[in-house]
Amino acid sequence: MVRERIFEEMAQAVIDGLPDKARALAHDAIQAGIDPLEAIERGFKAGMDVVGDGFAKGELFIPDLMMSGEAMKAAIAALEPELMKRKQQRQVLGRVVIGTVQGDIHEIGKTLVATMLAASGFEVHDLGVDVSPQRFVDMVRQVDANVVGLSALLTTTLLNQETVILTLKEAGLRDKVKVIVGGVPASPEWAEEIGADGYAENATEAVEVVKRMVGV
Ligand code: B12
Repeated sequence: MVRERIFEEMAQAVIDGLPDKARALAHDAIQAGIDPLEAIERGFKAGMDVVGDGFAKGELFIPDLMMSGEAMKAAIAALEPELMKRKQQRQVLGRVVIGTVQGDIHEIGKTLVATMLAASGFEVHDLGVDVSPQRFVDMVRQVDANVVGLSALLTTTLLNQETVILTLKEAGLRDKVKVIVGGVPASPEWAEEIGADGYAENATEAVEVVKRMVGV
């Protein structure tokens, strides 16, 4: 019961775009022994989805999205040490290069996936947002990556996931690295269509799929 109240307050803090409130609630959750990932999924992200719907209906605007994004980021940053602590592993399971594709600056989901992979024992190289296909390829080569993760939140930038795959092929690296795609407009069907090796709907699933890709 108390947990449900906390989740509701978390969602509301994101809807209202209040980073300090979101941060405080994240700390409360840790104190209350709530799983940090559950806090993100059932609390903060639920608020983000409400904001996204409001924006789609024309009831909310870019500044609203930005404030909510800041609240969500503050919450995740506050929960990150706990996420890392809970999942800590000694052995490196594999090397992952991750980023949001060119033309797209949505970073929150990608960063959450990167955090969860790092917490699960992967060496993660996060290239950030608006990443060109060439930068992905250069980093895959530089760190000899096992997996590359491509995030896209816009239907227009989704196509750039395919461009990265084609650029990897041109560079002769496609057989050496697995590709996982994600983000709201992506889907298992899309992954198959563009020749990716996998898709995951959220950060927990991403860890499972990437583990399978490297055979652990
Ligand atoms: C916050 C937000 C913003 C913020 C981003 C802030 C930031 N620092 O990231 C700002 C204000 C910058 C923004 C800008 C825009 N946005 Co915006 N935004 C959102 C919003 C509300 C939430 C996204 C979010 O952070 N969700 C929370 C995280 C945790 O979830 P997630 O991103 O989905 O990630 C999870 C999964 O998708 C998955 N995942 C994500 N990445 C990856 C990668 C891999 C490898 C894997 C396996 C999994 C995975 O796992 C994650 C964790 O569970 C969404 C609506 C929504 N409900 O998604 C719209 C939304 C994505 N935005 C939208 C739009 C239109 C825009 C703009 C074009 C608006 C404009 N006219 O300028 C610009 C685009 C700017 C650009 N070039 O990128 C539309 C996209 C519509 C479409 N079909 O293309 C949406 C869907 C809103 C809507 N309903 O209309 N936005």
